[in-house]
Order: sequence, then structure tokens, then C-alpha cells
Amino acid sequence: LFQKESHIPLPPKKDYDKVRAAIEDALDKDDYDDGSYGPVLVRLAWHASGSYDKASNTGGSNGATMRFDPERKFGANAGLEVARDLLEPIKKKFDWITYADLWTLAGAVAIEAMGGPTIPWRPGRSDKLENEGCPPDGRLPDGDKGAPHLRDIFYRMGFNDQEIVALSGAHALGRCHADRSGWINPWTNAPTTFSNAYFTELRDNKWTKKKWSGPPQYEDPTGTLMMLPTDMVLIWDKKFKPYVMKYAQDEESFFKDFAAAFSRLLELGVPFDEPGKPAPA
Ligand code: DDH
Repeated sequence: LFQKESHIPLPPKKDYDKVRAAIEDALDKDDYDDGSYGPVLVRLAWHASGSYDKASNTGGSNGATMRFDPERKFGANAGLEVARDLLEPIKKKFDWITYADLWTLAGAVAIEAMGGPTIPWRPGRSDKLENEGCPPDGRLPDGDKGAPHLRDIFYRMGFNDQEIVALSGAHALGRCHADRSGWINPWTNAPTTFSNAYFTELRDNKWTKKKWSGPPQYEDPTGTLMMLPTDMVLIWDKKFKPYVMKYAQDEESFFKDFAAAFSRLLELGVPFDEPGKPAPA
């Protein structure tokens, strides 16, 4: 039997390794921030995912609704157009990947490229249309607030105290930008390296309230590093603090717990074809 030549185009070969390589190629740029787009890509993956509400099973990375108003204009998402714009040529080149998969994959690839743990990631997210709705504003944490707020926000996604602390360790990366959040400076001295430095800084440095007219933040004696009020809460709260001490002392356990929690964050609310199938390691 001979098959006649088909004129139906073949489905695209979904080569995620090629997408990974393209993301890695786009990370480093000397004249941007500390020389890498990695941190802002991690923040995009987190903000796309952290809108999840377990009770109503709404929000989360599925849908990539941050492409649309009003979500792209939420105060918490200021500056993330930098990350979305960076990924746009990659989306054009690999047009078979969804934005929702691309944004989350970029966060995972960035963490790995900056020296972090392997983040289990699997595809399966779809993109919503503009009229299908964004999650409401106010689902992401506000850096001005205390422990009850942190718990409200992260328990709503389905995380516990240990996972709150582990996820917060992402602040080893990147910095605050006056024109995005109003806060300034990085949390660590190596903001393009994924490490447990956020926890060692919290534990070992001396943090005092910065005297300035900007939003409340803490600074170290050199005035070059910062902590948000929500970061300080992790050593002030007696249930959070033991995890800070553990991760400061044991980077391996931080890497392991971070990889598990971040991978789960990226999957919140995503209806995978095969429910319950564990993500690839
Ligand atoms: Fe964050 N974060 N984040 N964050 N975040 C900011 C930057 C970055 C809070 C507030 C801010 C997580 C948790 C919290 C990253 C990852 C993660 C900025 C500065 C603020 C403000 C934005 C700017 O001015 O550019 C608060 C509050 C919380 C909390 O209460 C827990 C989590 C869980 C993650 C994660 O990835 C798992 C990263 C990376 C950045 C650096 C971005 C950059 O451009 O650099």
C-alpha cells in the first residue's frame, strides 16, 4: 500500500530543548541591570502563577492572562513587560508553544542557568482569549505588610509556612527598581546567582529601617542591600524563622525544597492531560 502525499501540514515538532536554548541565549545582556534578564523572568513566572486561588480554582499560570488589561496594568506587575517583550521573539520563532508554557519554562530555565536546582517542568498550559477574563487584582503579596498577610496570600494558593520561606529565597536574585515598585536595591551581593544568600543575609547581616521618603524598607550597614518588611517578617515570626535558619545553614535542603515548591507554583490550576502524573524530574 502506498500513501498518497498528504497536503495536510504536519503538526509542529514540539522541541522544548530548542526553546530552552533560545531562552538561555537571551538571558545575558551587559547593559541590563546586573547583566542578566534571569531575575525578571523568574518574577514573570511567579506573578503569572501566584494569582491562583485554590478555593475557586481560578488564576494561575494557565491562560497567560497577564497579556491583557487589566492584569498587565496591576501595580504588582509593573516592569514585567520587560520580561514579556524579551520572550516575544522566542514565541514568534516557536509559534507552537503557548505563552503560558513559555513564561513558566523561562522562569525554570533562568533559575537553572543562574546556578539553581533543576526545576521539574512539563508543558500543558493553554492561552486564554482576551474576553475570557483575568484574575482580580490584589492576589499577589504586598511588601509593606506583616505575617498575617503573607499567610493569607500563600495559604490561598495552597502553600504552608515552610514553602512560603523556601519560595521567598528567590530574592537571592534580582533587585527592586524605583520606577517599578518604589523600593530600591538588591537583597544580596550576587543577584544573578541562585543561592541561599538571601537566608544568610537575613540571619547574619544587621538590618535597620532605612531613613528616606520612599516606601518602608530595611538596609544593611553599607546601605547597598535591602529587605522588604515582608522579608523581615521571616525572621521576626517564630514559625517562619526556623526555616530561615535551616536554609541559611543548609543550601542543599533549600535547593531541594525550592525546586519542589517552585515547580508546584508553576502548575497551580493547570489542567494537565494526565492528572496526577508526576512532573518529570
Ligand atoms: Fe519578589 N519582589 N516578592 N518574589 N521577586 C520583587 C522582585 C523579585 C515580593 C515583592 C517583590 C517572591 C515573593 C515576594 C522575585 C521572585 C519572587 C520586588 C521588586 C518586589 C517589591 C520589583 C521591582 O521593583 O522590580 C513580596 C512582597 C513577596 C512575598 O511577600 C513573599 C517569590 C515567592 C518569588 C519567586 O520567584 C518564587 C524576583 C526574582 C525578583 C527580582 C526581579 C528583578 O527584576 O530583578
